[in-house]
Amino acid sequence: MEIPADFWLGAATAAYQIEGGAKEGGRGTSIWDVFSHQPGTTDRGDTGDVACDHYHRYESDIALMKDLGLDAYRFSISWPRLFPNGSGRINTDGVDFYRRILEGLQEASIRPVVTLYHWDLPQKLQDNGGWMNRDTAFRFAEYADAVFHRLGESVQLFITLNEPWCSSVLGHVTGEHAPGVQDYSSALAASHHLLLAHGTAVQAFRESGLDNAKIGLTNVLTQVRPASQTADDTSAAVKADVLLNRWFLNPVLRGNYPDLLHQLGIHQVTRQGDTDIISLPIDFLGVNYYHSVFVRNDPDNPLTGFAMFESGDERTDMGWGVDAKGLYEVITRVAADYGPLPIYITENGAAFEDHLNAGVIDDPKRIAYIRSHLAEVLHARADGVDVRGYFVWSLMDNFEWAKGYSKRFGLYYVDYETQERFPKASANWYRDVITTRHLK
Ligand code: IFM
Repeated sequence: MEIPADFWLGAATAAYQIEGGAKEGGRGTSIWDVFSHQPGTTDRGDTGDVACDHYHRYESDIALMKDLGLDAYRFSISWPRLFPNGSGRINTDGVDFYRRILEGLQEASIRPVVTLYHWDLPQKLQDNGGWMNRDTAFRFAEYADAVFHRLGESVQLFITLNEPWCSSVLGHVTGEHAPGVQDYSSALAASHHLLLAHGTAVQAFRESGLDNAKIGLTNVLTQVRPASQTADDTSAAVKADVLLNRWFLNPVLRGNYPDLLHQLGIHQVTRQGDTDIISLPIDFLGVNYYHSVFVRNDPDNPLTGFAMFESGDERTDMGWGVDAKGLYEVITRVAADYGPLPIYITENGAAFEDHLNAGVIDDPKRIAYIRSHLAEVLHARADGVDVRGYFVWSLMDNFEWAKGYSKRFGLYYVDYETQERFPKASANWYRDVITTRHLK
């Protein structure tokens, strides 16, 4: 399968998951610093204090990207590294750190794709209610504006938020992510303020006059299928699709929340004019895809009224089913329902157990996963979906949030004792795909 020359092949990371240097260079504290230091929140008590030490090793990490031949690299900026208190005085050491990364990428001819928010909210803002407080959306716009003005010149794509579904649901319903709140009406408020933050950042971007870059939002999308064709299961699947996908697609791309969100009470936090801001036109949609689910009606589930099951026979180390076809389906569905709209697959990849044997890591399951999913993306493109790039999650093993360092998603294996990086077989395979622009 040939890969078109203008289709970007990249890899992705996020600040808290790789940087470390948590107390260096004037960085402030984020909600993940506080959360991960609370006993019982992460596997083995792991934290991102050191992570992959990318803060000190970014130059050699860019050399790894160059060696892979990446067309583009997606990374996130740590908000508390730029604004230790969330707003107010900007930390110029933080700006300089990201400027050096952007310069390094430019020298390596790798296009920078920058996520503004990948879950590391400054703790000072959390102390005032975090995303549950409407004011946070406007602090985000100030932070975004500072990034556009100080770093925007060499960035190709800006992503406002990564997976607001996770910040809302995992952070405020289940509490398995920072800030660890377990309250469903707080989650509704957080979700709306996150989307408002997205919209105000888009507004700031348009006003910044940057014309070299484009701006969009990244949602994690999960293909949903009914467990049977009964009316109960099909309507449960429609409901699950709203709660997993359309909650964060409709307001941005259609300017209104699905009815179910109104029934749940979203109007209690929305103000007149909000959806106009949230739905300001974006240049592209980022899609993160990992798995799909079957949905069955389940009246015993008091919160949702349905139960979800993984699709496919094979499971990744996260317990997620492998379903490459689901990626084809999800992006063709988004293109049909919300398009025309350029799409980038801003994350896709798999955690599997890796074993380092004399410097060699054989990871055939990861290669098979990436190959099958990338093939479906190219298939969708051939069928007319305007999909323009694919980013493997992740460039290297890193801090997998509540799972700590126990799950490895990387193309590069990280030995956390020595911080040495080793290319897995999947890295060598991906390099070959990029070099030949051919998917075997
Ligand atoms: O590691 C995460 C990433 O931060 C966001 N998307 C999903 C990945 C795997 O869980």
